[in-house]
Amino acid sequence: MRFTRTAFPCYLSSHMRVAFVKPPVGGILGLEMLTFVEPLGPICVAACLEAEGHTCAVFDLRIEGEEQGLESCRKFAPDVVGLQCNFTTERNRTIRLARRIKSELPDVRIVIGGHDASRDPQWFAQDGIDIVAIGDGEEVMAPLVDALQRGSDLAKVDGIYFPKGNGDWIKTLEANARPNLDAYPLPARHLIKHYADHYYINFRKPLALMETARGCPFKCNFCSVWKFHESTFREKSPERVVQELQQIEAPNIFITDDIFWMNVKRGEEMAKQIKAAGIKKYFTVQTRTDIIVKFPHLIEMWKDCGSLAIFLGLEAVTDEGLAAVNKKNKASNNVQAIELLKDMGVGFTPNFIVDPAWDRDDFSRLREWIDQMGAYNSGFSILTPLPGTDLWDTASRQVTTHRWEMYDIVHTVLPTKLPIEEFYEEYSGLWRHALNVRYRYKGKMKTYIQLGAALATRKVTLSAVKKGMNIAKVFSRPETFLKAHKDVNAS
Ligand code: B12
Ligand code: SF4
Repeated sequence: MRFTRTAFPCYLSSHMRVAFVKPPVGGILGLEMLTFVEPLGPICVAACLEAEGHTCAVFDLRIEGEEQGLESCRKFAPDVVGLQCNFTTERNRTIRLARRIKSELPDVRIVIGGHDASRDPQWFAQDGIDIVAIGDGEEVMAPLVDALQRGSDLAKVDGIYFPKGNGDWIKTLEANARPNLDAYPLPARHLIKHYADHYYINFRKPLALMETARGCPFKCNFCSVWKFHESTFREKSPERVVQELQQIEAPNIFITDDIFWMNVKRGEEMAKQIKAAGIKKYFTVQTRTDIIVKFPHLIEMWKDCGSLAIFLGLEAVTDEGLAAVNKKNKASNNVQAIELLKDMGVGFTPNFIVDPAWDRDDFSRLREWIDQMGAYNSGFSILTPLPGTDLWDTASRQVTTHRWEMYDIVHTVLPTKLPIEEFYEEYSGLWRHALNVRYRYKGKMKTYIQLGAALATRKVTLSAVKKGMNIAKVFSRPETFLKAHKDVNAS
């Protein structure tokens, strides 16, 4: 492969220049433009490199565009370029960008990290990629950059996958998963300050992304979070969380923890300390319904920290459906949690998993449930075997395509029980149904008035509202999803 050099040209300078480049927008439906978030992973890693004296920069090509962003990157003259691949859907565009950077800056070492890259490093053993970083980037990147700078043996750096001299790729020992997250420096937010106004969630902007804990003790079969973190759950202290919040100017915060309030005592303490610090934000969190049912006081406490909206992975409306994905939860908790949130006046977005093996009755059961519960904000994911999940291990031989852009959870990559046209008719019908239930519960007029008011107070932008309204309509049509299958068949 390309490891002909033992050291860097800039080897004699005392520190390295590391650029983190976020690939431009891609994907079939441009879903990332619905919620458009900061590159939190890269700025966490950059903070550790800066602490070691290296110079870092972040180039978000989703904002700058590819030409402008790469021009800025070239001017920065990096020794190492780090790319993040969290989503399977991002694979091809990340590889394409890596190759372009490599051809324009042949002396640069290209390191790829992130969730998807860590779960399936072998796939990334490709032209254009020099090293895959596996796991927590904070642990891997500083020793790696140090080894690159010294020209020392990469086989001694933990947590990487790279080609040895003979071109065979090898995996080194696993990197440490540090239990104490407080030990890491604060995310290097100064590196993305100039982009801060661009990030948003649904209609709210600007938005900051923040992490208070990592991992999950559950083992859902479609999810790779617990695999990535090897079933560990690690958390930052409430003091550290307040410190990070004080660093953030944005009024809206999306908390990346997969199960917020997993530790109830810490959930309470965080709320107390945030309130005591006089911080008020619009928090969006993700959690489980069993936690809400058992500890509803947490919702009240967090409402006091500003405003609160909750993403809920309900997944299924029956116990059998929940057991099929190993959710370890009960359908009755899903009902109770929604009732509680409605009573408490907290916004929530339930998400359901649609199994390609569903028949018409399964779809109509879910529609009825949404109707009865008034769960008009619901979203619908199609059960997808993502690389690095248990489901991948059991179902990867049945997948109908390896066109990774289709692994966006709104296209089926497994054979459907219903003819595919009927499947998507039902699937898009769910989105249409949720929209109709919204109008029934809130009234079309009220929905428009609320949006108008949000526009007037500049809480949202017109383009975000248009995008949101448009996506609801687009998802209501089966052709939206069928198109990608037709394109695959045609090619
Ligand atoms: C925030 C988030 C979102 C947001 C923002 C998405 C976006 N556009 O970026 C929203 C809610 C919109 C979202 C949507 C989706 N998401 Co999401 N999301 C997450 C979540 C919860 C947190 C990511 C995060 O920022 N974590 C915090 C930072 C600190 O961690 P990190 O980025 O992983 O970075 C660390 C390491 O990975 C590494 N690292 C990262 N980058 C780099 C770079 C280098 C060079 C190095 C060395 C290291 C490194 O070091 C970092 C520090 O330790 C993860 C779950 C998770 N816990 O990771 C799922 C996750 C990434 N999402 C997932 C999925 C499937 C989706 C959807 C496709 C599903 C859906 N229909 O809703 C959509 C599509 C989004 C899209 N294409 O844009 C899957 C991805 C699995 C996969 N193989 O594709 C995950 C892992 C969740 C899961 N249950 O499996 N998501
Ligand atoms: S889906 Fe949620 S509860 Fe299940 S393993 Fe993933 S993060 Fe944990």
